[in-house]
Amino acid sequence: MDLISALEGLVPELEKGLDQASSLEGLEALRVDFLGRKGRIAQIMSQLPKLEPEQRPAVGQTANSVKERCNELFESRKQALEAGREAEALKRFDPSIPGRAPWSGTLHPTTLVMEEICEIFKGLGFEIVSGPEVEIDYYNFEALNMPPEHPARDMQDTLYITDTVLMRTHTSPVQARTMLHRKPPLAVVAPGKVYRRDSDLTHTPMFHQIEGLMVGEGISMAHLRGTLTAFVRAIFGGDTQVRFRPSFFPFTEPSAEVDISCCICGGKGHIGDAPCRVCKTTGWVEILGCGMVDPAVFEAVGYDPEVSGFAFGMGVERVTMLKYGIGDLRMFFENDTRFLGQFAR
Ligand code: 2NL
Repeated sequence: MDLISALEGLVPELEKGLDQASSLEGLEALRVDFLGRKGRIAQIMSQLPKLEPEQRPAVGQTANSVKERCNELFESRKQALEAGREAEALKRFDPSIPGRAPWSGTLHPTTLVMEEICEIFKGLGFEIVSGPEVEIDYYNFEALNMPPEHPARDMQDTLYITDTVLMRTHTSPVQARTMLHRKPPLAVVAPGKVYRRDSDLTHTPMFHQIEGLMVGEGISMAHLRGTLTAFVRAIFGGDTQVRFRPSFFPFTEPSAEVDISCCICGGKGHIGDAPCRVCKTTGWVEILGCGMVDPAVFEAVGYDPEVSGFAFGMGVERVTMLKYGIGDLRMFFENDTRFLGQFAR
């Protein structure tokens, strides 16, 4: 039998088969039957050794062009079938079915509380200021009454970048910078990230702080007390009791720590018969530190030492834990959306 005409005869046969193929699966079966390793072309070619050597090249060339033609025919039929399948799918698509609502994230509880605190102080006449998280020694310590050998520097476990460049350990350098380029009167709050060389169950190397500063003529402890009492009642509720305890900070004198009546047990120390875990039955929890700005700080920033002012600082994670009764600091850093999603407004 003539191998060349056998090969050429496959083309019209394939065309007939393709006309009948109605699915991509059927098409693939047909392709294997013609072009597969044991397919019709391969079978014809298996007879090649029976030919005289001089006849073989012509048969080989025919086989190649037939294969090429077959592939073209398959490809165009495949495209036609695929187009048909898409049209079919579009017919089944029902545009009247309500869409799936896009999933949207929520702000982190720390961010929400930080914003809430800022809004309260804005309402009390404070401006929001910010500054760099990578600071120089001067603004973080020196200008705040903590010279190089000051023991208060031991209170901070500082993350140093070089001898004089560090990660800010509090947001106070923002107020120091503000005082250096602005004259009193001023009232500012500085929210932001701060860093300490500290990491355990109750400490993270990065956390958030908000500090405030008011400077002007005749600013007194009464203004401090009034401002912070108003703040605490705005964030924890109007019934919240406040007490000021004497304390110490290097940059304020006198200094105080502020306790509020426990917002979890209402200051009773117990919830029913159960001891309150948040205030450890004392009925009070510490919320912030504050004081009258030390004249040495005013001197360092070039202010008339006769001006007066008050300052305060608080940890935002701590305020958030107290406000929502969150018992574990690690919740803030695990990024479990089941936890984070509960605070969305
Ligand atoms: C706390 C206590 C405090 C300040 C921060 C401050 C800043 C300047 C001058 C004077 Cl520029 N004081 N800040 C004062 C008292 C307390 O923070 O417990 N923070 C978490």
